Amino acid sequence: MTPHLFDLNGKTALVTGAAQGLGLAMATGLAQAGAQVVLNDIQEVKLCAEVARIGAAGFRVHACPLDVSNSAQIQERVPAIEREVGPIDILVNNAGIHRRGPIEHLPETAWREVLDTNLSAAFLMAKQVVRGMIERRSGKIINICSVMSEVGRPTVAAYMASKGGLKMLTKAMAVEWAKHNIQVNGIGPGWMATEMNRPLMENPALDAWVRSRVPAGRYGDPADMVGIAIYLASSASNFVTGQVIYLDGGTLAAL
Ligand code: GCO
Repeated sequence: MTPHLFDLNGKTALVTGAAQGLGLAMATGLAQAGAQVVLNDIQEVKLCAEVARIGAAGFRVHACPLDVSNSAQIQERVPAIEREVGPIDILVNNAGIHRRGPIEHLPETAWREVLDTNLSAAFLMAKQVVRGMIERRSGKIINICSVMSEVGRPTVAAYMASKGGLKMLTKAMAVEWAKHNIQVNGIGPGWMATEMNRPLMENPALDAWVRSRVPAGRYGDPADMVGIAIYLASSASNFVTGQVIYLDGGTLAAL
């Protein structure tokens, strides 16, 4: 029987920032679609608890704790996990942080932390796994961008710059690696109901502004990420590369 277009059986995925929120939802969804999934996070205790929970449900999952902004840890631990579970076929660069504040008061450390985690980590992780993908002439890389790859609001400059850069890095990877049958795409979430956005959800004025700015009138749920993640991880998207697909309830379509 020909495999289903969205079937990930036989594939191994690595999802960064997978101990909670969007990363955990995507990792769980990829596992449910048949993939063996390696979950990464810097929060080791939380990561191992979630891996145990998903594993107990019968899915093939492994924990790979590491700081994705640390090249030495990547160069040591990613080859180690590949030796343990097999080559990474699908990489989801999801790890992301936020440091809000007016540009003129934003500490340099905060700026560098955001750029290191949200942008440089995607470069470092992709560079690590793409060698094997090139050898196998097959691979999927999914970078989690943001509506803030396109538009923004005051006090989120570091995040906007990191996500704008990630959009262009996605296109750069796509055009360089297409000849190796490696597809690189982005998902651009809008305002999602996650820990990152708790400060907005708990601020009545900001919460009302977000809900007025999103035509769907709601925050996205992490579960909303699963379908597009499976699509971009599967053979159904083999001729799609260099795209960023926005999952935003209509935000970017509206003034
Ligand atoms: C904010 C939000 C945004 C996020 C949003 C869209 O402070 O407005 O945290 O920066 O990027 O969830 O991705």
